[in-house]
Amino acid sequence: MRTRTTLAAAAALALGLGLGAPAVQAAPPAVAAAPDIPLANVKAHLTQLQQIANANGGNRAHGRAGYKASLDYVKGKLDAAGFTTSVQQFTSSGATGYNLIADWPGGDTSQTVMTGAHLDSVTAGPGINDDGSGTAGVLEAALAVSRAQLKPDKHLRFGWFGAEELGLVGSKYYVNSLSTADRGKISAYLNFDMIGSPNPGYFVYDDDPALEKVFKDYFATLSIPTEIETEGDGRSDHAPFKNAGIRVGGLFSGADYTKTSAQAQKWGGTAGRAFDACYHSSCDTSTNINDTALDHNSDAIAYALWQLSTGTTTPPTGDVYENTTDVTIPDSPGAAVTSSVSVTGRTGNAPSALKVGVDIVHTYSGDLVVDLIGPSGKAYRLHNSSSDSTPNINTTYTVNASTETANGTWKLKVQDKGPQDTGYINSWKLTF
Ligand code: DTR
Ligand code: CA
Ligand code: ZN
Ligand code: ZN
Repeated sequence: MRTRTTLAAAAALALGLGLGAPAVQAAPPAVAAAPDIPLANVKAHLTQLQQIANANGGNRAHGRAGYKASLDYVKGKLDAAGFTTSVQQFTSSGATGYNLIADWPGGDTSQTVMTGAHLDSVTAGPGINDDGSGTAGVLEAALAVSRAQLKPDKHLRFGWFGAEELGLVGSKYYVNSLSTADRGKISAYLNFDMIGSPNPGYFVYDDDPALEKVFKDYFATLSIPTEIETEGDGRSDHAPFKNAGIRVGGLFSGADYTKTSAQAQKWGGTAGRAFDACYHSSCDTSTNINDTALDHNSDAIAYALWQLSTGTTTPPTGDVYENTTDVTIPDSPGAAVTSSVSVTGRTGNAPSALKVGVDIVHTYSGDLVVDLIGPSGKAYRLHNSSSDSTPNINTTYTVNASTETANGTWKLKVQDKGPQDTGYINSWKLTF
């Protein structure tokens, strides 16, 4: 679109190119360093799970002896380490299923950080990567909390769910069993389903920007690039938590999708081959694991626990929910971009006068179409494209969002409809 040479445009362009002074960020609270999770310990759990499958018909599937034996193994380790454990029963496909829940005593239970994996395999095999890897990584991170005698600000809970392979049955049962108030006390759920794939990728769930950032920051310390997990939302036990308005995050090393050449370039492994060629097969045994991926992902679980168990996650003063991450807006005819905020811990619906503060740096505001997307997916138009040549959009809109649940993921969606002129989302916020 028209490029103006005014001072304001030049300043906006400079900012748009990130030449402006970076936002001053408050220093994060000092956090004790998470311990290294010994790979040998994680592998020892996998050996036990393999032996359990060997002794019980070759699998650890829902309704089979191998599943309950797996639960008894994990529970025994946790009981010995000082966790308060409970076993939740449910019925699925005519068989009794079990969830194992373990609480680490202490911490503010109104701000519970929960970490989980699914304990069941498919009937075809022992499920050592799917999801013995997540089971063992979460177990060893929990045992590291005990070894450290961690005194977290927030309460730590761990879960191993049954019948995930039948359709997230155990985790749905768990979330549904919680009162609305108890759901509101879970400030984050971290899910680990397949974290040791033999031809691994490093995928991070992008459902919640803050939780995504925790994991991306960790892998940045290892100089390992990550990608967002895109195999399809809702394909593991984080889905029932997200559907209940709980912030979710997690890691994934890949399943039956094929690794591309570009991915092999940055992660190693074999292009043109599945991340896990034994997915849901009898060959998903203890040899079906990449030790490096299992080690890094297990260490990432501990890093996230130590990071998230400190400080508070109650909504900022004035019930403001903000995302200050810059998001570049591709020039027309580029696709729309979005920036998300996750609202949790509230009750009921959003207000009829929800305040939406928008700060977009752009050289030609008339290029832009801006929408608020509520948790239901409904779009609320905030700004239409026009011939308005004024740069930037920095204003607060009032939206009647009373048909939306307050909790959930809210998005700001921006699209540039006019060629030339560029910019970025600088920040945006909701005030309830
Ligand atoms: N559904 C999981 C495997 C799986 C496939 N895509 C994703 C994405 C994120 C986590 C897990 C998965 C299973 O078979 O258990
Ligand atoms: Ca390690
Ligand atoms: Zn599976
Ligand atoms: Zn799985």
